[in-house]
Amino acid sequence: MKQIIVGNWKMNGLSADADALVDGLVAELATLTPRADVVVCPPFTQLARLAPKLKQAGIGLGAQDCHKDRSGAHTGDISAPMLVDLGVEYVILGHSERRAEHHELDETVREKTVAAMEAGLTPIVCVGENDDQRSAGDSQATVGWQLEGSLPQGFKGIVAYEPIWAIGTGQAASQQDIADMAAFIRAELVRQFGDAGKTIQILYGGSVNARNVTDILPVEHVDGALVGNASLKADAFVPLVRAAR
Ligand code: G2H
Repeated sequence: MKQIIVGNWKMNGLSADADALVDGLVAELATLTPRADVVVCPPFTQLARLAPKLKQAGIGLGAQDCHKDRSGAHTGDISAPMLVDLGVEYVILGHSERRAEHHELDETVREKTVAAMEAGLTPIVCVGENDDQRSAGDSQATVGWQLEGSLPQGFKGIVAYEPIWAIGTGQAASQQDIADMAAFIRAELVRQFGDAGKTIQILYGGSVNARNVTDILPVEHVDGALVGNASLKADAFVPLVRAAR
């Protein structure tokens, strides 16, 4: 399976910075052939302005959330069809920052995932345990429940394993921890979806950078990375793409 490197800009990127970052990425990625799939997920405010440039360069465009409904009285929200209307192809759903800050439950994530799939988007559904769950030895149980609760029947999309304790710390999970969890997630996906579960891409996210990426991407069942901090500078992000197969 071709790997995919997804940049999650989170709440970063005014117009001048966003343009400079994408210009840098387009120039550097043009020199890489063959190349892993690359997706960038800027904030909503930059999607329309960046869509043409990214499309021309063969870089995928993703958003960081969508509403479960197609339209209606939901002040401040953005629907999946609105994203498609802008040329968006992917959407990150259930990121731990949204689960924590916006009280999103597995059920919310599942409804949003259905909406994304119906609109023709590829959902990137995030799961991962927190520090307490890890210390209690409940990492796999937690992720198992999240997968069961967040992925709808007939799921077509990507799963990102992001241990909360590794996010934004500069310290990724160990190769062994990632290998164990990726194998567990693969088994769960096959249990939930049968043969289709074998081809669902599994990403690792949590402090991926140029130093640790070469330990992470070769791990069995890891089909790419979801990258936060290191996606905000072209010279930090491109080495991750270079390391992918
Ligand atoms: C995890 C990741 C991107 P970072 O949230 O989704 O961010 O690479 O900064 O840990």
